[in-house]
Amino acid sequence: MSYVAEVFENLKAKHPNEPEFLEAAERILSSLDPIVEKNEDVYRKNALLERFVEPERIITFRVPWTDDKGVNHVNLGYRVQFNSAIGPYKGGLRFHPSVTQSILKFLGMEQILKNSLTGLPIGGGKGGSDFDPHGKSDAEVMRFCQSFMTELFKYIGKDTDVPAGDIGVGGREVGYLYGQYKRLTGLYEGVLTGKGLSFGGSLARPEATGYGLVYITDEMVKAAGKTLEGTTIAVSGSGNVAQYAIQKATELGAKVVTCSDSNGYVYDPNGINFDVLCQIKQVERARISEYAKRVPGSEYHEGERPWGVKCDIALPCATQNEINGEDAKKLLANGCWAVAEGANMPSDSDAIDAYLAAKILYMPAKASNAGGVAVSALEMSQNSERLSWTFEEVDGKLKDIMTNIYKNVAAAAKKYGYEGNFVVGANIAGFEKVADAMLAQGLV
Ligand code: NDP
Ligand code: 2IT
Repeated sequence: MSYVAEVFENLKAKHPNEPEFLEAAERILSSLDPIVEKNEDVYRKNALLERFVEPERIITFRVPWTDDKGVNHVNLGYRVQFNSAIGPYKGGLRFHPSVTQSILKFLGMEQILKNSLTGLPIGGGKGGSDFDPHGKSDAEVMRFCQSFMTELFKYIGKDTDVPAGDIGVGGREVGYLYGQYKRLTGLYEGVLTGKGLSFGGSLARPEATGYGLVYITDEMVKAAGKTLEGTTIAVSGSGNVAQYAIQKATELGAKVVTCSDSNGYVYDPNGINFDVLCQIKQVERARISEYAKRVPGSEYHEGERPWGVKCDIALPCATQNEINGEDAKKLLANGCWAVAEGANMPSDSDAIDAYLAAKILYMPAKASNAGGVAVSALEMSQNSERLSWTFEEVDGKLKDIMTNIYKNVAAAAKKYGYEGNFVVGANIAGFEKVADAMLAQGLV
């Protein structure tokens, strides 16, 4: 059995109840085969892969809170501190009823390699809760965030672990979490990113994941001799990542014809109107079905995902495993020739196999959505030097980072004999630096 297969079999035996984590680990490990084969003796001697697949630690805690009617609730809270070889743990907090240790471990493992790809000094972590912010009042969300931070603050800090947003955690939640951290510790420090501009946030952080996704898609498309201008794009999701992907793609001359939430999707043949979308999602926190009521010519499809719509490019920006093998077949049959992932692990294994077999352009999440965490790292730099950079400065750095990620991923794929396979390229390019740092730091 190969070293990679051995480590994965062991992992399966140890964590049989963590399907999402095992899925991510299997995909990552199997695409590391080419680099592991070259370095097998050193890696084995140092138990490198055995260490890479286990988090340094996982913190779990209960989060008690009281709703507006005075009823008490208890949710679960987590922080997975996965790997600090190349920097302090860094990664978002997700508040969604589907959150489990398995999901946060899969996200944490992806985060290690993603953060490495940014070229910035940040390790990998992820956290969150099975709390559902939908339909909760501001006061309820605040009480929940305060209770969550009352436990989490013991384990984080600007040089140890720096959380941020993810699904269900945006500017409002980061604000409440930051306020409670400051109250408990007395420290005014960059312990969270995605903060408001008035208390240390970075310009362009809200835009960063969506813009970065479009910048790297543009690079990939140009390298293939094509252009974004004039293309039709299908986006899923309508949250932070989807909104700014739609804005930037439209600005670059593409037409984005769909977006969605967990209830259904909207099709707008004239191109999704960014202002209407933001009014519905950022201001009113309403359902996406509202869009079709307000924009003439658009349609709402309850209970469906957008993958049956004719498009050139698909940008999934909602959640994991939202494109299965059947969805991928539909996309391909309708002429889709590029997929770049805004969400984490949105394509399941069958979908990825279908893209690779059809040889379409496919950029996996850890490369294509790295713009968010990259600008988070720039927010950390600004907080450390107690300065704020201009929007243009941050956006310019984001563009350079995404261009470099594209180049490094494409080069790694080619170097290991998998030209054009950005799955192999992204995993290996991300892993090289982490492996090097882990080996240099000894058996820790
Ligand atoms: P938001 O909470 O802002 O938006 C999430 C969107 O996805 C909503 O439209 C939501 O719909 C939809 N969604 C969430 N869960 C599901 C589900 N189970 N089924 C269908 N739709 C769902 O989150 P973000 O935009 O920040 O995150 C979207 C994705 O991007 C996630 O995979 C996240 O991990 C990833 N990501 C985010 C980054 C960031 O900087 N924010 C950085 C890199 C990756 P509804 O409201 O109905 O739940
Ligand atoms: O998945 C991700 O990269 C994020 N949710 C952003 C993490 C961060 O620390 O900005």
